Amino acid sequence: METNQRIMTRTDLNEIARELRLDILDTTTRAGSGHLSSSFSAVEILTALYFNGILRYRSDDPWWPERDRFIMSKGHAAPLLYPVLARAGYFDREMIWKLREIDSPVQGHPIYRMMPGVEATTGSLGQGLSLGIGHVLGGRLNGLGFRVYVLIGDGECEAGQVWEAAMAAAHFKADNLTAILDYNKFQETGPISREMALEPLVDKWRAFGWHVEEVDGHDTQAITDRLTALQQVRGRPQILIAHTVKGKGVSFVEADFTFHGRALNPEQAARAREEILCN
Ligand SMILES: Cc1ncc(C[n+]2csc(CCOP(=O)(O)OP(=O)(O)O)c2C)c(N)n1
Ligand SMILES: [Mg+2]
Repeated sequence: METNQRIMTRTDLNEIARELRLDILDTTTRAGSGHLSSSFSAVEILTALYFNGILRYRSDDPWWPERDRFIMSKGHAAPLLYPVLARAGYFDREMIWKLREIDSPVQGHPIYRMMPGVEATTGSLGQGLSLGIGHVLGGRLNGLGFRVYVLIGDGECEAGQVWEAAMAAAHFKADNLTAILDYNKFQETGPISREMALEPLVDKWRAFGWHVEEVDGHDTQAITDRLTALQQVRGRPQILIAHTVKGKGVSFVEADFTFHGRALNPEQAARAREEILCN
């Protein structure tokens, strides 16, 4: 059976990213809440993973044992994950409009097994990397060669569990584990540098025994190239530090961190749509 891996042109990838931003905008505006800016931040990262040949998956067989795992540890970016999974073929696109409805499976944070393709219940920050290690060790016991990708936030790195997991992953020589850090320099209440400084971040991950690379987190092709290269690293986990812009694609959201977790009103949404279409 074929996997869903696809390799696209740069134009195709940019078009996918644009459509994902529109989906994020429209579903959060409709819901009247949701983490729009956090979702915009990681659009190109998920585009590279799902649509440019990085993740091996079969959306018609979501629990295929050998599939690569993707865990969105910054689970509040669910308004990005659902349109990605729909586009990847896991479920009907109509589902994305149920975002944040009472009793809907399309919750504001992803719930494991509630929607096909969702590999972990996340939203309580700090846990995804540990879950990823669990998958790595489970795969090892079962003799399966899948890779595990975990998307974490920079604010999330203020959680101590992230560093316990960092230590454990190196200890277990989890070389099929790749973390991607959405380094947009902001968390919920302000700049990372003010709330809980992370720098020197590359040195910290290296000191924990990880192979570290950096990339422009809005260049899908560059992300793809880096992730492909990381698949060759042996003996240690890897982290791709993706420099991103929170709210990427809509200037007035980029300029104002208080948009965290806030949907746009109809007038703002119309302006945002214009910008996304013109980019
Ligand atoms: C354990 C925990 N503490 C606090 C929160 C509330 N919270 C939700 S998102 C967020 C900020 C996360 O910042 P970051 O990881 O940088 O993600 P970004 O939105 O910038 O992508 C916080 C504090 C949470 N979800 N979980
Ligand atoms: Mg952040």
